[in-house]
Amino acid sequence: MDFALNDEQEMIRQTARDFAQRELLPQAAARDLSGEFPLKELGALAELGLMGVNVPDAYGGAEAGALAFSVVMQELAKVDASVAVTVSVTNMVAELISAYGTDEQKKRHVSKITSGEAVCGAFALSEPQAGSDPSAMRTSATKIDGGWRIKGDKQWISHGDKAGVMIVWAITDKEAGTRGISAFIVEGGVKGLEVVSAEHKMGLRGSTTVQLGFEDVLVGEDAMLGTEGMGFKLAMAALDGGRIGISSQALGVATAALEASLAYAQEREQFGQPIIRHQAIANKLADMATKLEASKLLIMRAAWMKDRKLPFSKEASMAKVFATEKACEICDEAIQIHGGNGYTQDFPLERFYRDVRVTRIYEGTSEIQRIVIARQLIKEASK
Ligand code: COS
Repeated sequence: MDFALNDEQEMIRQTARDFAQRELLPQAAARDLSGEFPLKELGALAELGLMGVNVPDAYGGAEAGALAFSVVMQELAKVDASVAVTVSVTNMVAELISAYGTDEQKKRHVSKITSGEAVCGAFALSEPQAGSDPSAMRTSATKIDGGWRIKGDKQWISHGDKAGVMIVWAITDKEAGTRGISAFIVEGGVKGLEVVSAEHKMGLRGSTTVQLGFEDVLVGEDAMLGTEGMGFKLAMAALDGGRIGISSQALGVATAALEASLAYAQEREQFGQPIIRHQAIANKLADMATKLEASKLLIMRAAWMKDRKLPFSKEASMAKVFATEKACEICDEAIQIHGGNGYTQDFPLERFYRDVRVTRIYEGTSEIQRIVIARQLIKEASK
């Protein structure tokens, strides 16, 4: 067993870390307050190859694998989780088109994402009545001469108002259940696409989350990703990989919370000594570090399996449910260690606490991850 990163992964980590410290850190708190979308920063990340970490070089990606993607996410999220989520979803979209698109689709859309021209990529699966259960979607795509007409509403779409490329799921055969759902590549700004509303969120305020309306959006035959009826499986496969991204995001935020707490506990004095000398505080730090390390190992294993093209659905769900739940606990304890200071905007802890909460919800709630894990256990037991 080798727990070390290889030279390429280490180099990518360093690139992401330097960028995060130099370009993201100075304005991270200000973006949280103002809600400013990090347009310039995303462009710079594309220039560094970080909008397609696990995407072939031929389409502008870094071709560095899932583990490298995880460390990029950790480094970005340590500083600005809003930027990290945008990078995560964009990578997921670029990867999905790279894996299942035609040559033409890859040239046109993946290159647009990795070069930064698209700004970001969006994943338009959920709907008002179809969150944990995407099979309940109502958006439809009707066959017309030369293409498809898409009609419906999508909700909870991360940066759907900014994305130059998005994947949109729609029903193409009402009678066929999940096998009647297809995926389409839709370009931002297309006629009939409307941003209906934007959410006012507890955290991740430097990223947008919107409801989109598709009012007879026309796309060509060449917009379909994969084959007709394959969409649900594409979504599930993409989310398996996306869950490594979100667990890494949670790990990054929790790492920052632990680092801040460790520093604070050594500086802050009460009862005549640094509070780290009090066992109640030292024990908290020990538990936080242990939870973090266990999370990291689960995430690394899922990414390692993905890189080796092994089935990793269960492992990605285990990593997500564990890392995101532990990250929330760690951020909560970090505020406790900081006392009143942790509750103020003078310290980043309250931002970490708000930002990390959604990781237990998006790209599959903790409850959904447990369903995925349990179903896989049953399958394995019946073999
Ligand atoms: N990879 C590839 N295919 C998969 C898959 C995966 N990880 N998981 C399921 N499938 C396939 C199944 O094999 C099945 O194929 P067949 O039609 O050939 O049998 C098909 O997809 C339907 O699967 P299933 O019957 O298990 O679907 P369910 O409706 O029961 O849903 C869960 C399964 C709960 C796992 C799914 O609905 C889910 O992940 N929900 C959460 C969605 C989510 O994360 N939303 C957030 C969106 S982004 S904010």
